[in-house]
Amino acid sequence: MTKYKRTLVTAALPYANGPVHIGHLAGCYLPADIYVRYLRSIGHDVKFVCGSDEHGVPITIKAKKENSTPQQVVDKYHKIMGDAFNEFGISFDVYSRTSSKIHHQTASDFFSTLYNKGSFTEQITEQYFDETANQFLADRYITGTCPKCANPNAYGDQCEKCGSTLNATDLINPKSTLSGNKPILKETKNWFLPLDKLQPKIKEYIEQHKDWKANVYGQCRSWIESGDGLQPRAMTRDLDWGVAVPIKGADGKVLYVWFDAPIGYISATKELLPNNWEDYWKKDDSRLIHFIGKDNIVFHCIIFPAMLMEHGEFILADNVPANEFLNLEGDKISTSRNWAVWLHEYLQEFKGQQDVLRYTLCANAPETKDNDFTWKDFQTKNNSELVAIFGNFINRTLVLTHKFYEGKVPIATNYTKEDLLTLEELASAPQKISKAIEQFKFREAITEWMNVARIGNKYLAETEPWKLIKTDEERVKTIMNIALQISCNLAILAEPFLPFTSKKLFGLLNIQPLNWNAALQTSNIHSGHIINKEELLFAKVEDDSIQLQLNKLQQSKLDNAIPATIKEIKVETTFDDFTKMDIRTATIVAAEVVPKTDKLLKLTLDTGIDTRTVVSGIATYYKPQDVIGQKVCLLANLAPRKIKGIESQGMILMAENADGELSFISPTKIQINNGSEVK
Ligand code: B3M
Ligand code: ZN
Repeated sequence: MTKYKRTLVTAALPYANGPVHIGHLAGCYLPADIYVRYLRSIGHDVKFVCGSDEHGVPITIKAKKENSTPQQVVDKYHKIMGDAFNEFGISFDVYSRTSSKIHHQTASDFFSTLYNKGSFTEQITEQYFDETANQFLADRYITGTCPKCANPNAYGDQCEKCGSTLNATDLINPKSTLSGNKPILKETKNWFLPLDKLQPKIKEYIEQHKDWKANVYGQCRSWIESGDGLQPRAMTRDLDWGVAVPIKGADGKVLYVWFDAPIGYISATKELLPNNWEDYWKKDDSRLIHFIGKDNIVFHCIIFPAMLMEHGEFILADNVPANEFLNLEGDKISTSRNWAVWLHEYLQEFKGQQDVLRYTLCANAPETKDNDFTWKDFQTKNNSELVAIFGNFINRTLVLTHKFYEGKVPIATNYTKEDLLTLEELASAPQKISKAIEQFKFREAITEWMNVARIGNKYLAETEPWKLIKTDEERVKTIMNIALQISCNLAILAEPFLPFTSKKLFGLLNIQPLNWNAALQTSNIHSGHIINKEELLFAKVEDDSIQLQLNKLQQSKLDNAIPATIKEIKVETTFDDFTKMDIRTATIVAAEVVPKTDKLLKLTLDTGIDTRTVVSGIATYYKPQDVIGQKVCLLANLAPRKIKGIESQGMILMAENADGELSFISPTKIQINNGSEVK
């Protein structure tokens, strides 16, 4: 850290095509926020930039789905995401967007610079084209089987399963996501970044960063080392939504979304600091850190650095602390299956409880491997840790201070060995937490923070001031003073993780928020100072509210379940019961739609014994004229029922498929006369 004067922290620009869920938070935004809050607290010059990624096929696909325009889609989700981040305490210095003028200008200029330097190769290649939709199929407009890992749902530019970047023409069995058709190949001109030629420089860059997280460094290495190494990559697309390609002869083409999106970090910094944004991007004593999810590694570690190298004026990322994925209740989070915990819904349903989710997501962050979020664990983390350890310690301390001293901080006099040991442990906590945060080990960091509350609880349990007050008032003063110092340092050290709680606790202690270095001291609260009345920092999460969330997920499962094609066999019946049913063959001799209905047919049947009327709900599948002459099986002794005023005398047996379509069951040999028994 000392080498650097300032740090720019970026968090991946989320696509403005849907709201934020816990997977996004755990993967990128929460760790980034903790890191930035920590740097602010130690007094480091840091800026935190983000914004909505508003271009690319994800947006146009969503517009089609919602029957609106791409602009309407991005306007809607930009607001929803920005508001939710803000309410959750993600403390961006700027939350920008890539449809802004400043971004279009910045991205366009960046492309022109590379173009003028001759960085691109211009190539006419055959690209997939959907004849029905009359459109080229780039990126997510096309899916197929990944040639590297055989994932059948790889996109035209990337396989999310194995993380490889792909060209659409690499896909096996390509299919248009617009029409479902097999696309044809058609020639078009695009501008390519020759990553193959840049490979040695990129390799050198990666090799300088063996300090990166193992999952990040490992992925980068494997691309570079793999078979044919890096391949040239088109930086333009035949699409109509995005930043226009700023050169002649490129009408109807836009920049590839992964070319323009990372430039969004630069535009956002410009928006924040119109006069000195360059300090953060162009000075060697500035440090650039990208927080992302693992599916974005290749773009941030290879393609964007390659663009920056070609440009020449910018610094490259010093670190890219990517997280793995967070699953939900054992299943992959999925927007389309609504298998997610949506941030805006959480904020509605757990009002004022941002820090419970922040705590759970951080304590369980998928830092080195995919991890699972469960509501049960959320409840346990709240009830057994936030309430039972931290909350309990603070509450006991505040309650006793009021009980013994009417809220006035007592003076500490003679420290025992035990006191000194506790104070020593307390003073060593900030360094432990700092070290973990600086290494992007946020789980470890938050555990160390909770350990401070554990130290406090242990200290109170061992000294038992509530008993001692009867025999040694002097000693209790020192004990309570120490407990208050622990509380204060907990408030300081909580800030990066649990900013709402930290603020509240400073409020209860009735002091202004202190910064990180103050926690190296163990005498931040002075004797004689009056603290406020206690208030609970965390309430128990009851079973009901967890059940409600589980029910919601269950509903998503039901809504998205593939209908079972075969139903289970019903409970056993007896032969006697079966023989009670008189099933006969019959022929439909007349049919008409029951007036004012669209599902019912009134049928006249020749049963061989009589002619009777049956009302049957088959009109969706059969027209009256089509059923005349149809041989059927009839449950003939069913008690007559009035249906729409018509007496129905029996029921025709039908077979039903998984889609609810009905088919007659009928004897196949013509010598079976009407009135024959079916047994
Ligand atoms: N929008 C991908 C994503 O949301 C992409 C990140 C851009 S970062 C420059 O996963
Ligand atoms: Zn793959």
